[in-house]
Amino acid sequence: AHTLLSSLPIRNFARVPVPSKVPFSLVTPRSGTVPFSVQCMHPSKISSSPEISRRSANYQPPIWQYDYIQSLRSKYAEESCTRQINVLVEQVRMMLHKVGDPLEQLELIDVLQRLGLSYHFEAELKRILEALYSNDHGGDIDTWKAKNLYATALKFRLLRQHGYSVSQDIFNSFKDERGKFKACLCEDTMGMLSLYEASFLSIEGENILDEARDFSIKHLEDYVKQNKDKNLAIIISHSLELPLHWRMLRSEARWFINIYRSKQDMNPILLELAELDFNIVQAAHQEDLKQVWWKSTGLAENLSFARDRLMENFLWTVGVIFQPQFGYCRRMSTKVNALITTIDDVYDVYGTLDELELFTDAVERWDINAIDELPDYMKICFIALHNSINEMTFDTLKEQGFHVIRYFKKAWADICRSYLLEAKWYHSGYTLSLQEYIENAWISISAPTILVHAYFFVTNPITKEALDCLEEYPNIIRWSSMILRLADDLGTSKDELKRGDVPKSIQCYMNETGASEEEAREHIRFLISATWKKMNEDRAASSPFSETFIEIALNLARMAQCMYQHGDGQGAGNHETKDRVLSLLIQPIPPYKDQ
Ligand code: 0FV
Ligand code: MN
Ligand code: MN
Ligand code: MN
Ligand code: MN
Repeated sequence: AHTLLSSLPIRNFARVPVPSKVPFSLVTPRSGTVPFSVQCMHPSKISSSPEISRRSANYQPPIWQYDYIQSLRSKYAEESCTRQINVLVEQVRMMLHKVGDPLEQLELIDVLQRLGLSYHFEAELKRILEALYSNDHGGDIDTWKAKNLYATALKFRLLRQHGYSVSQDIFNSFKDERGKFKACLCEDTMGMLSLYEASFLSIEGENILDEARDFSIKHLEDYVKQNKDKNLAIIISHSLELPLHWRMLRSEARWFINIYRSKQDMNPILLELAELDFNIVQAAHQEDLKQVWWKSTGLAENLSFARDRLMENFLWTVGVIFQPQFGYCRRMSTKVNALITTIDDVYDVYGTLDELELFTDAVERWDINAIDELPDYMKICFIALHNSINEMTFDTLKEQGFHVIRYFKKAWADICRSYLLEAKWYHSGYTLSLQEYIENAWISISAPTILVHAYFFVTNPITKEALDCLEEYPNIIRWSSMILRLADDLGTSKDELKRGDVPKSIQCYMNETGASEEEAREHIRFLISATWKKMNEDRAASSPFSETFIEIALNLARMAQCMYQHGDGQGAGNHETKDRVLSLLIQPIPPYKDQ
């Protein structure tokens, strides 16, 4: 497992034994695949020869119609809300200045983060954490720390999260002579929960934190079974399902605001601010969404075999960066996502191998003249891609005087080549090793493409150093991509194999080791966890990237785990994604004080 992760080389296509062209007649239909004829999927628009048999993913039409999206209005977009929130923000700022007890400081920071409010107080948070950190290292020993597991673990988690280096050894004081965590600790449920959450900030090889995770999971699971305090059991189950460090921020904020309402030590000002802020941010997101160009491309109508998922594509961008000032990034990233999902379906579902070769070639050349040879549906697709990306290039040139087309072009050529390779593998029935699959699949999942674009959408000024690094796909991008790929495979590979696709990570592992599907899934979850450790390490390393960009990379991985938590949240239109769209993007939180 570790060799798989230790080096993700830039994939080398030349090395992989694939016949460059497979005559269509050699393709054996996979079990469960019904070859659709062109006519039964497409009434008229596309002029391909009718004898070509194409697969279908049977994707359903979008749940969220264009007119509905355009009709979204929120009263929280009004000026009066901005005035009201500014007052509350200042009140909380005062609170942050007044609080002096270290544990109270930590708890306030934690609550602000969970309520989705910390972005208002970055300077204050930095100041407090800096002081807590340097007190420790100046030899001024906090007496509460040595005894209190809850506080120690909370401090450890918050400091690491903010990039401070804190040794795992601070947990040694909770171990007995035999080096095991003391049995009496399991009475301390809040301590266990705090230790559990802290353990996810670990890097590779931190055995104390690995033990801490196993130890706390065991006791937390016991606690849930005992069913003592129902509210606490709900909180613990939520954590066990996915730790805080892996969770999509907006969805966590929405959830935690509800929990916070019924907490005994709830602070009404914090609650009021959290609700208002959530609703104001949501109103800003609705405005971004309404402005996204997509309908005018006609891609949804002309490529009706592909997923038409504007809302879901937008939701990804909210997961990746939610702060209101990054609307440009959300709008542009939604376009990128929509293009990716469409083109992925061209390669995975609809296109013939010959067509895919032509399309890949056109993207590599990035030349509008290349479209003459393409079938009509690909002409539309290529021009939509070409126009959109060139427009983004123009924005960057206009705003910053930087000509960045080569970075965009490379990202699209890389992803299309990786798509093509998968198509060749599929059509030749080639059996892959997991390693071989991964070397290509971290690119074909599209995270490198998404992140390279996102860099330009949030960075000003762009630096030469960062550009050089970006071209090689730095580790932070690779780990994020790995997690997205593995989470996607957990959620989508069942349907993909049914309709006909390359074996995904789960199947490669099964083929290679003889493992059962459940064992293979367990292994993939283990790989996700191992990749997070690498991500934790690399996000703290020095790099030419801003904190904002690094957070985007982390958030993309978080969003993947959220989207694929209950199967294919992106393509299938399942009720979990529908509920998530409703609660995050459509429905404001009804204010508590009005109830
Ligand atoms: C593609 O799904 C898909 F929806 C992705 C890659 C989600 C993240 C990307 C965007 C928001 C654009 P699919 O499972 O078909 O991807 P693969 O690579 O498995 O074909
Ligand atoms: Mn694909
Ligand atoms: Mn696909
Ligand atoms: Mn495929
Ligand atoms: Mn997939």
